[in-house]
Amino acid sequence: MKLKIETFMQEVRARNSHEPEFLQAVQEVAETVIPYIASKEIYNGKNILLRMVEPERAISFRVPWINDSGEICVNRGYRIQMNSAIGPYKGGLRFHPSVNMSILKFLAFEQVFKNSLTTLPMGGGKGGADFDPKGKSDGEIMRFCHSFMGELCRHIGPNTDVPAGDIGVGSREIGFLFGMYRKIRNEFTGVLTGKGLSWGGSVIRPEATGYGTVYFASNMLATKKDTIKGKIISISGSGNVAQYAAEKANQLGAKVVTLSDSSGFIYDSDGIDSDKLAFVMKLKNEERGRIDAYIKAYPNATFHANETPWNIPCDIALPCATQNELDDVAAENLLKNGCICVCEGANMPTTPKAIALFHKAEILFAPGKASNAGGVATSGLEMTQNSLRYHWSRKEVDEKLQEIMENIHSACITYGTNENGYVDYVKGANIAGFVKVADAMIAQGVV
Ligand code: NDP
Ligand code: 2IT
Repeated sequence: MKLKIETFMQEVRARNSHEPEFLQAVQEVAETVIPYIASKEIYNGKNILLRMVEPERAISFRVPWINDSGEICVNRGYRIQMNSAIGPYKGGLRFHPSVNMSILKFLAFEQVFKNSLTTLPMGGGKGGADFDPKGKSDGEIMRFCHSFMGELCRHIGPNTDVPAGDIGVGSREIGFLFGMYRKIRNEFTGVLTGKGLSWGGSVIRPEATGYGTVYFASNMLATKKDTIKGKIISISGSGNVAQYAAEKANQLGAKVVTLSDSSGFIYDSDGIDSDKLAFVMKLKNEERGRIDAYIKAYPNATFHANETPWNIPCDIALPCATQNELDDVAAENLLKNGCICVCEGANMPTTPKAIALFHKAEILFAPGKASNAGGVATSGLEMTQNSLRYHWSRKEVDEKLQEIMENIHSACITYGTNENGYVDYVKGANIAGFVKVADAMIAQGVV
């Protein structure tokens, strides 16, 4: 089996040698899915995984725009249309200076499995630009988004490819992007998700990724007859996912003690309660400030520059910032301090070595493609509401979100339970996500 996996990876490496994040995501899937493929006659000789690692289409384009000083700037925009076997391409847009083909291909690849897990009819894609929104005025953001959509609009559509937010793309950016699509294409349609409530958005979409991550952690704890209530939770990031993970954790009676951004983390041993979280939301979403402002408002808390929060004792860790933010040293610290559950809100935040340590210690560990799927699932619900030209209530959407997270959790148990009863959620999510897409690809032939 090792040889089969290595032979496969050699071919993938040869083709994508300068894409470390993409190779990391593929390796994890190969290790868990190739043994499964080998055990099923129907996949024999179909080269399904090799077809799945090749994007159906990868678009790269020039994004010229004019800054407030009147200078002409140029960024590179992308859309990776990875797999549309089970539905239109679906996945977020990331605006961050680190964006490149490798990062977007890893995200698009994971999105295929994640979207399949939601049980909704969505293929996988991802896009974005190496644009840095930090320090830009609203006018600059608008001009950039308009220029970006000026090209992207020819490649997307409500039945073709439906982008949404990710790092650096929130409700403000989705608004500017939607405005330009509507103008150029002369149609009002569900081409983006995460829209405002008065123009086609769904309730709970802003909350959905963070809420869904905490619902997933609750499902995991339930397998140990345990709950979130009273737990100490360490969260990284302070953006969309982190904020609503903290909100739901508070609602369920846990105590959140950390948040972070790329400058460092804050530790508040008294807990970041709803009032303090409202301060963080205003700081991050309106003032677009840095997380160290927290300790000026709440002097009992401490700020730790250029550090991640994983050396702070906690019961549950929710990495909600970015890829590879939790390494083996961090994992050892978490385990040493008695952490019992790590549930990824971000995409691929835990390094392979750190995952191996969590698996060895047999603690609860959920990969993002399962635990953060609530965001895209609710995007799927937004698409349904747009098609129906109707909208559901908060209660209806929240109930559907909880049901979807529960179903994803059950699928992980079905495909991921080891002989000794330990649930390998990585294996479970990869195989369960693979099966639906692979079966659709086989039914549709070699296309
Ligand atoms: P936001 O842009 O709202 O927030 C991102 C947060 O992560 C910020 O606090 C940011 O700090 C921090 N961060 C970003 N890059 C780095 C870095 N290189 N090092 C340290 N900190 C960093 O993004 P989201 O909350 O939407 O996304 C967070 C994660 O969740 C990403 O991995 C994303 O792919 C994933 N995700 C998002 C979904 C969504 O619906 N939005 C759905 C599923 C997954 P700073 O401001 O200093 O950069
Ligand atoms: O990584 C993700 O799942 C997202 N950024 C959300 C994608 C979406 O289409 O809602």
